[in-house]
Amino acid sequence: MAKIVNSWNDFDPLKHVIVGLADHSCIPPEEPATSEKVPIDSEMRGMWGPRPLETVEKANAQLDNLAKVLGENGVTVDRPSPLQWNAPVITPDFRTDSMMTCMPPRDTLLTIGPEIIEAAMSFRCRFWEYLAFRPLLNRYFNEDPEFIWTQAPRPRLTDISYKHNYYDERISLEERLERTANKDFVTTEEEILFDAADVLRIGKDLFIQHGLTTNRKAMEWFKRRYPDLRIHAVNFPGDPYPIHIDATFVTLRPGLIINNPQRRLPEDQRKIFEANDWQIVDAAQPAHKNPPPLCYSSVWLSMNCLVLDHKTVICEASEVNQMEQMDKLGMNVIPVPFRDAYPFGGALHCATADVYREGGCEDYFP
Ligand code: ABU
Repeated sequence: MAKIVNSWNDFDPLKHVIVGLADHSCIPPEEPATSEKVPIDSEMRGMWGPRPLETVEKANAQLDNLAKVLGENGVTVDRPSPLQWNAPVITPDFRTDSMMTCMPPRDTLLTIGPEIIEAAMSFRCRFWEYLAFRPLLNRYFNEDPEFIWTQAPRPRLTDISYKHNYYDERISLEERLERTANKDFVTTEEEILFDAADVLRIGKDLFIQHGLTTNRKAMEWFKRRYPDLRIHAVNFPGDPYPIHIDATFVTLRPGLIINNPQRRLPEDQRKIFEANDWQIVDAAQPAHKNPPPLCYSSVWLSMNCLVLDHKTVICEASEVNQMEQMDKLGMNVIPVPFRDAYPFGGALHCATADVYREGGCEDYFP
C-alpha cells in the first residue's frame, strides 16, 4: 500500500497526473446550461453529434504526446476509460440526446490533499462523465489507504436548476458583461452546482469562480465540507462567458499569478494577495486571433498552462507570447503542441487532473 493521492495547489512538483482522451467525443445538443456557453457567432450553434474522426485522432495524438513528455519529466500518467458518449442521458428528471467527452478531466475531478471529489456539474450532457474516471479512482482506493473518494451531492438538473429565459441571442456584449458584473448567471441556487475547474487551490485557501458553471450554493457546500480551509468567492467582471478559472487566474509558483488582462480581478478581491506580497501580473496576449474550429473555449487557452514545479511549465508550442513571458518570469518552458486538442475541452491544464504533487497544505495567506 502506498500514498498515491496528494495535491494542494497547481505549482508544487507534479509526480502523477491524469491526462484526458478524446475517444468517442461528441458535440452535445444545446441544453439550458450550454446555450449560454456557445457564442452566438460560433459555427457550433445548432450542431451536435459525434466529432469528426480525423479531429479525434489528431487530438489523441497530441494528448498521447503530452503524456509522453510528462513521462520523460518524471511524471506518472494515467488515462481514463472513455464511454461511448454518443448516447442519450435519461434520468427521472430530464433527457438530453448525447453526452460529451472525458477529455477535460480538470472539470470533473478536484483534488484537495488526499481527496478527489467528483464535481456536481451543471451540464446535463456531462451527467455521467465521472464514470470514465471510476476505474482509476477505484484503483487509487485499493492501493492508497489514505485516499478519500468523494462525490459531491449529485445534482438532479431539473428545469428549476436553470433560468429558462436567460439565453437571449439578441443581447449585446455590454449586456453580457453587465450580467457578469451583477453575478447573474444561467444556473439558479436550487442545488449545489460546480465544475472542478472553477476552483483554484492555493493550499489552505480555495478561490472559487462564481460564473456560468458554479453557483453560490457550491461555495456554501465547500465552506461546510472543509471547515479547515478558507473559501473565497471570486469573479471576473470582464468575462462575458465566465466558465473555469484556469484561463483567467493562474498560479505559477508561491507568490506569482498571471491574470487575464481582459478579466482582471477586482481591486477589493486583490487585497488578500497584496497583503501577502503576492504579485499578480497581466498574462501575455494570445498568439492567435481565434480558437480552432469547433472549440468552445476562448483564445485565452494561451495561459492555460501546466506547471510541473516552481521553475518549469508546459506551454502550448505556438503560444509564443506566453512562452516569452514565462521565460521572463523565470520559468523554464517546455513547449508542447496542443491546439488540435483545444476543441475537446481546453488546453494543458484543462486536459489534466492532479493525482500527486509533493508538498502539503501550506498557509500562504496568514
Ligand atoms: N476551460 C477553460 C475555458 C476558459 C475560456 O474559454 O477562456
